[in-house]
Amino acid sequence: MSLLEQYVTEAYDKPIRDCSEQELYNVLIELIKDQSQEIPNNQTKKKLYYFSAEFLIGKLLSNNLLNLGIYDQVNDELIAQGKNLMDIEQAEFEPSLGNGGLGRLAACFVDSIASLGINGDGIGLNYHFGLFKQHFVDNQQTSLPDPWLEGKNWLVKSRRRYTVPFNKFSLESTLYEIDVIGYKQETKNRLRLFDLDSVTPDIIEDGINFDKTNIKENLTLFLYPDDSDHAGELLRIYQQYFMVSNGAQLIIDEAKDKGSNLHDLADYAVIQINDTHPAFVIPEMIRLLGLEGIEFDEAIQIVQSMTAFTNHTILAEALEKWPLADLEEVVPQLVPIIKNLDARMKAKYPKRPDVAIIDENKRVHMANIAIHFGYSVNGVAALHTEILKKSELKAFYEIYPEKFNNKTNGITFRRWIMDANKELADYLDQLIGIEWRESHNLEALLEHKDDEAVIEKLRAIKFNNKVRLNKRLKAMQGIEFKEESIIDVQIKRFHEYKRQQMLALYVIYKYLDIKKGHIPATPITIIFGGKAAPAYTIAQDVIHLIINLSEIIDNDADVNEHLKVIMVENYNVTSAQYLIPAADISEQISLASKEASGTGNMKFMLNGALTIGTEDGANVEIHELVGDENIYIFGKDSDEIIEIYANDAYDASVYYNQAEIKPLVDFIISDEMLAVGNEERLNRLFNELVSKDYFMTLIDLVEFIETKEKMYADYEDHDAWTKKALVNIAKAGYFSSDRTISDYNRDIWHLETHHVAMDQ
Ligand code: GL4
Repeated sequence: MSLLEQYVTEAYDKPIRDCSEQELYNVLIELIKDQSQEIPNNQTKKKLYYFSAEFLIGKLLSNNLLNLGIYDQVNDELIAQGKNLMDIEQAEFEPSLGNGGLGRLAACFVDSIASLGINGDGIGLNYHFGLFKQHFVDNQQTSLPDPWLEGKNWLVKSRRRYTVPFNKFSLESTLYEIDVIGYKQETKNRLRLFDLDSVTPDIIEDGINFDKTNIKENLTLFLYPDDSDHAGELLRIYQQYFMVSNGAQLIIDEAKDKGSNLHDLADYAVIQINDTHPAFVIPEMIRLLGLEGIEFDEAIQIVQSMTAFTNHTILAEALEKWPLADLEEVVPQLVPIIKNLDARMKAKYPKRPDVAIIDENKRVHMANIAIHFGYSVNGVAALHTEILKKSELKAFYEIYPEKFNNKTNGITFRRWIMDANKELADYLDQLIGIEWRESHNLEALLEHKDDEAVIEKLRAIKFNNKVRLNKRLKAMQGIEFKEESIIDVQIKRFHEYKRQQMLALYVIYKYLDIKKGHIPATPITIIFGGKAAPAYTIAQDVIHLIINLSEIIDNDADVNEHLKVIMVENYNVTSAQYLIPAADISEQISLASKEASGTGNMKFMLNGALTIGTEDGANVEIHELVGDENIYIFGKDSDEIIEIYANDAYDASVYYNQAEIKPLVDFIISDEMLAVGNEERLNRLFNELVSKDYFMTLIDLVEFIETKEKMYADYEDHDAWTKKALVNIAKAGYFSSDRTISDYNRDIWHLETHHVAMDQ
């Protein structure tokens, strides 16, 4: 009897073929948990603690089977019994413990850290409800809670408990852990998520609203509750402190267990702060070391030598500044420490208010704590790091040039090709051998560039992935597209700087053009996916516009044979795994300078989609790797945009009044649109675009339309197109998160690895 049969027999006393998908899921999760229990934790002396408010891990069933090295064996056995893993994985609830790129990056990183044999755990919170579920009603986004814990899940309760002191009460934590099994590794790491036993869904009022003041019952209830009011702001401070205090106590305990006297704590632990959310770990660790009898000056020095910070955005809204009064209300014990750190910096840099920790409005700048009192500051793509040095963090770069470094983001190849695109992965094995599965070097593929059979096979795989996507969309939303169509995809959070509204204006252009009788040679399917923050009205207006467009086009017999627009509902990691392998075109069209890196761009490239993009974030590096002929770059570059902002020189109305642009924008408030849409939303969006348009949608629109037309025309030469796709796949190795993590380790963490570093 196979292991799987033993588990199935014990649980349900029937053969595999008679089990439901749900039953097989229940069995497999237990089997995997038991297998991973057998793998010892990584025990090397020094350990990384990756602090992050978000870990957007996605489903883990396939990923864990793959990393355990038993995926094929289990799948073959299931197939022989008329079952398959893809169907079984439907039973898993996706843990959506993150918003988007930042949280997904943390998930790729823990996978790579484990797969490189580095001792490193993720530290975060166990939100009972992940990111809200998006549901469309009347062509508009509504938000529902996502109760991911209702399914059988991967959490294992630990015996560790800590007490976290707040102003008016203390809270005792419970720690849940998820094993992070590296790819074919002998040791494992853990994702450690702190929680509270007293948290309860009973305080949810309706939808995703709840009593924000009842901290004992709500602290870990939701991922990132809305902080647009004061109670929400306080709750985020409660969450952040709860996360870092637990994490810091854990670090001290584990170091002591290994023999640390705490004076040497930096020999046992290194902390990476993922954006500003965990930056309170610095004053908290100083406080805890004080309680352990270490002098203040020495405590600062210890913490500084073991803490590094990653910045993920130049958008001011994301660089947190908490009112000192809030900290006095929530965590008064941190206030004297933060004031002391602030006083030291003011004494040292008396003429530099721009590097102060506490500003003249008595706000505490989280990034400034992390930069002064950490030893490394990194951006997440080459261009982003340069912008930090030149503008956003210029003052700090002048003081601490040695702290600044770049770590271009990456993606885990285990999930984003081996799991998401098995057919391509298996074909690569045949073509270039299996070494790429560890090295992630795919350059050998270039030798096959002129081989027609290879080009044909790559096209066939792309087609199969379109069929797979179509089935899923049909099952989820009752939508079908033409499988022979060109698939053009923009999936990411909705934000004005990402400019989904620019692609929507292109859709209008194409719709009107087809109405004029210009029929595309190949049908076009344009797919959007993403959520808008519930408090971000304009972003929701853009979603509304897109759903209206898809309705108008579907109902227009002149157009619907040639153009289809789809707005995917509740876009998440799982749907990305279907969408990306099916895409021909990857839309990376942010206003230059605003997208710190992007990581979806890398996933598309790896799966053979061609990028249309601005010179922004990691697009710049993709461009350098693949060369001009294998990418479609358009629009103003970041220097130009930064200059325009500096001179306040963008006037939306000037662009709006151009003959090519005006009819497209006017269509937003046309009778046709108002017949299907909500007048208030459409008017608001129209007014925004013609009068303000802070993220300069219209500045690149004409060039965008030209570039898209060129791209669709190029697609008609299928061989030439697929050759470009091949080059993209072949050059994607640089964007493996194993490379990124090797870089972090080489330059920042200096930990032992059990894995031979890649030579790329
Ligand atoms: C982000 C950036 O916007 C995104 O470009 C980047 O890829 C990601 C990971 O570094 O971090 N910053 C924030 S905030 N959210 C993101 O997704």
